[in-house]
Formats: sequence, C-alpha cells, structure tokens
Amino acid sequence: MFCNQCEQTAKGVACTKIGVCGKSHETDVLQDLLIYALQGLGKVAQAGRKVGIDEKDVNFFTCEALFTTLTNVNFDPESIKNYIFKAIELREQLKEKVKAKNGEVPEDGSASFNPPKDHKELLKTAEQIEPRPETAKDPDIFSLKLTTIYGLKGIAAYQYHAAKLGEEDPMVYEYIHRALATLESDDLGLEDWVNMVLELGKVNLKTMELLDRGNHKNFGVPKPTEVPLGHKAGKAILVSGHDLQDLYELLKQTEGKGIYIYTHGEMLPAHGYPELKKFEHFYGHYGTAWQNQQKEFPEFPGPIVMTTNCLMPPKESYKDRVFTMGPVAFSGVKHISGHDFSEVIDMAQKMEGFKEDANGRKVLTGFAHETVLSVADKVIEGVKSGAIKHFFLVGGCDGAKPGRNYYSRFVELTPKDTVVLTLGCGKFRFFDKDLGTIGELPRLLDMGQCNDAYSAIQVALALAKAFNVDVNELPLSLIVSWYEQKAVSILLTLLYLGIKNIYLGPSLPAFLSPNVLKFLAEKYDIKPISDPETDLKSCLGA
Ligand code: FSO
Ligand code: SF4
Repeated sequence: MFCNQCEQTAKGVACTKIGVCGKSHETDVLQDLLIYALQGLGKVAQAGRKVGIDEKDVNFFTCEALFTTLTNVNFDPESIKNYIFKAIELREQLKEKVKAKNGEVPEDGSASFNPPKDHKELLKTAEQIEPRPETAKDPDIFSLKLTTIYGLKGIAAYQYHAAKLGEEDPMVYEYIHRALATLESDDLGLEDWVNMVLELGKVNLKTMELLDRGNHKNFGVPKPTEVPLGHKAGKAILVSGHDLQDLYELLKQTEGKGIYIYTHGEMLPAHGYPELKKFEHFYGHYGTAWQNQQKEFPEFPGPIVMTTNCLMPPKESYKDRVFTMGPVAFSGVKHISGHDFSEVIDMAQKMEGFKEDANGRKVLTGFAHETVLSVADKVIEGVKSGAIKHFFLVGGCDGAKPGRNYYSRFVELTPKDTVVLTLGCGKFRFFDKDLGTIGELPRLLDMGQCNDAYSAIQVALALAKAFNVDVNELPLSLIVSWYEQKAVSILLTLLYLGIKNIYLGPSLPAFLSPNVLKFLAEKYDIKPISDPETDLKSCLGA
C-alpha cells in the first residue's frame, strides 16, 4: 500500500504497511482501485455531457464513492468492492445511453477496465494499479495529481451532503468528472496541473456555498446557542459526523420516546440550527472531538451513530453499539440503510442510559456568516475605534498526533482586544475556554463545521469590502490546522481566493513535492507553524 493523503501519515512520508488510521493494506489498495474505476466513469460521464447526458445517479454515486475513500470513513473491503462493481455497472449503462445518442464512447484504460471477480485477483490488480511515487514519470506532476485526487475527495464529501439536501450545480459534477478523467493523461504539463488544482479550489467554494444554502434552507440560519457539556438522566443516543439531515431524521424518529440525543465531534454546531434545536430531546454535546472517541465512547451509555468521518477502528468494548451510515463502514459494525433508525432506538431503550443529571459547563456555537454580518456595523465600529485590533481564524481539522496543543496555546495567548473565529474539529482544543467579550461580542466565535469555512470566507470578504481593502490587507490572520482531505480542498479554496500568509500545521502535506511546496510558499506565502509565541508576534506585526 501507499497512502499519504492525511496529516498523520507514517513518518510524515506515507503509510506503506498499515495505515496509522488503522486502514489495512487490502482496504487501501481497493480504495485506489475504486478511484481508478471512477476515472473510467468520469471519462464516460464527460462523453455523455457532449451529447447532453448528465445523469443524477452517476453524479451522486461518484461523490459518495469518492467520499468513502476519505480518511476515517470506510475500513470495510467488502463495502469498497461493492462500490467498485457499482462504478463499472454505471459506466457500462452510461455507455449504452451515449451510444444511443451517437456519442463517442471512450474505451481506453480505465474506461474499459473490468475488475476480476476473484478476490485474490482483484487485490493483485489493485496493487498493480495503485499510484506509487517510484513509477511516476515526474514527481511534481505526480504530487499535483495526488493533490487533485485528495481535493476531489473533499469536494465530493461536501457535495454529497449538499445533494442530499437538494443543492446541486452541474459545474461541480462536470469538474469532478473532468478531473477524474484527466488523471490518466500524460499530456498535461506542470502549469496545467497547477491550474487544475486552483480550479479545484474554485469548485470547492461553490460546493461549500451549496452546502451552506442546503443546511440553512432546511434547518434555518444558525443562531448563537449555548450547548450543555453535561447530560441528563435518561436514555441516550450519540451522533457524530457532519450530516445534519441524518441527525434531523433521527430527532424526528426519537421524538416522544424518552431518549436524549447528544452530539459528538463535528456535530456540535448542529445545536445552533433552529429546525434541529426545536426538538426538546436534542440535549447537549458529549465528550470532545473525533480523536478522543476510543476513550469517550466506551463510557457513553447508549448507541452511537456515525453519519460521516471521522470513525476510528472501534474497540471491542463498544463496537456492538456503533452504527454507520452512508459512505461510512467498518467490518462487523452495523450499517443503517436509508434512515431506518429502529435498531438504534431499540438499543437505546434497552440500555440504562445516564443514571443521573450532570450539569457540566456550556459552550457557545452558531455564529454563521449571517449572524456575524448582522452585527457587522458593531464589528466595523470596533475596528475603527481600536477596540478590535485583530481577527484570527484558528480552525480546521484536528488530529490525534501530539503537538497539536499549539492551537490551544495560540488561542490562550491572543490579546484581549482580538477576536478568534473558529470552525471544524480543530476548535475542540479550546472550545470550552472563556475568552470573554469585546463589548457584547464574544471573543471566541464558533462558525460551525469545517465546511463552514464558507462562513468565515463570507465574513472576511464582507469586511474587506466595508473597509475598501484587499482581503490580505485586513487585520486578519489564518492559523489553519489540517488533517484530512476536506481540509485540502478548503486550503485550495483559500489559495484560489488569493488569500496569503496562511500559517499551516501541524506539519505540511507529505504529498506536496519540494518544488510544489516551494511554488506555494513563494506565490502564497504559506508558512509552516513554528511556536505560538513567535507566530502570534509575526501575525500582529510586532
Ligand atoms: Fe474534523 Fe474529521 Fe470536519 Fe474533517 S471531524 S477531521 S476536516 O473529518 O471534516 O473537521
Ligand atoms: Fe495513513 Fe492517513 Fe492514509 Fe490512513 S489515511 S493510511 S493514516 S495516510
């Protein structure tokens, strides 16, 4: 196996025997084979577009299948095999439709590839097809191709959620299929691949906008909301991941059943959405972020639903209480089809739940762009009067590796006349810190999930407009933590927007070759984080 798609990759180079995340060799090579099968589907989908065919199920499947290969989503080789064979089935069906319209059907490479049915043969094929640096013709193009694949996984995850909420744009699918179809080509030069990667940032911005619209249309505009970190005596279900629709369906099905619903990890911002918080049994946030699940889940007295990443290999002590959904899977863990939560509800009712109330502290969430911009005049006034000296966006995704306390330390050190915007699971390093307020404005504003980087971008662009300056001239610094491929697509969006001076950590992506890294550092001033004191000083120009 060769996998270097996430920040915790072995030795900062690549996982080659088993994933640090727990992914097996078998799962890894099958995931790469699935990407190859999707390249073929991409080629035929593009041929279809030329004759006016743009199939909804092909588009949605492509996103779900890419999403399933993202870090901490699918550890089940059987499930990945099913995706591979489904990709081939859809590709062949699409070919017939293209032929019927006299379109030209591609048959080269992945477009006519047929995976062997025998498991051993399938694995052998997967091992041969897996992209490896030693067989790459050009290390920089190889690096940009990997960046494209990883960024595509991020876009696909967001588009998957958005599509479920009825928000789609043909340009997103066209890009995904075009990029997939191009991966096999040797015709493109370095500049073409740089452009492909920057276009990815543009498409991801569109995708985050679609998801923002889908979430806000369906569940209302988030409002600042206090979320209890304690629990109530009673039966309990824990929900993790990012999918608000899955949570909504669970809330509907558990209404009046005497079960409290708790969030874990990235589901925390769900508490800010009016259509979700209206459910009285939607109580609070249990535990912290994804990387602590193996410590926190054993103590939770009820079933646990993983709507998306980040799933870690479940310990035996709680494995039978975990349920996966959509693209998430783990061998031997129950998978919910559609939105039928009856087994989860049954289990919650049979279990004891929490014996007594525990009144923990509370945290604030719900500062979406609409909310922050509704007080824009006060914010602008604060900047003009000198009450607000600087904004920091400290967020992104968190990981399990030590050394990530950089972010909590950084936030602790921020001066009292500065505002910290945050999002993603990176915030769990400091989400319960009381930073106080500037006037009525809390100093720590949780804008939501990683996809709500869209909100942060909207706020930054609006401030730049109000002050009539370029976004890079704002008193704003971006301290971005990255872990998996959604963060890759967000980073590319920031680059596409021309945002410079990003402090990136805890380490730089292993899939960027020295030349690509040099190019990014020179063109966009991307800086690796150093220590909080030094970086803070440099942000404040001191
Ligand atoms: Fe985190 Fe995981 Fe949201 Fe990521 S829970 S690490 S960037 O999946 O998606 O912020
Ligand atoms: Fe390693 Fe990350 Fe790939 Fe898992 S996803 S195998 S930890 S690089």
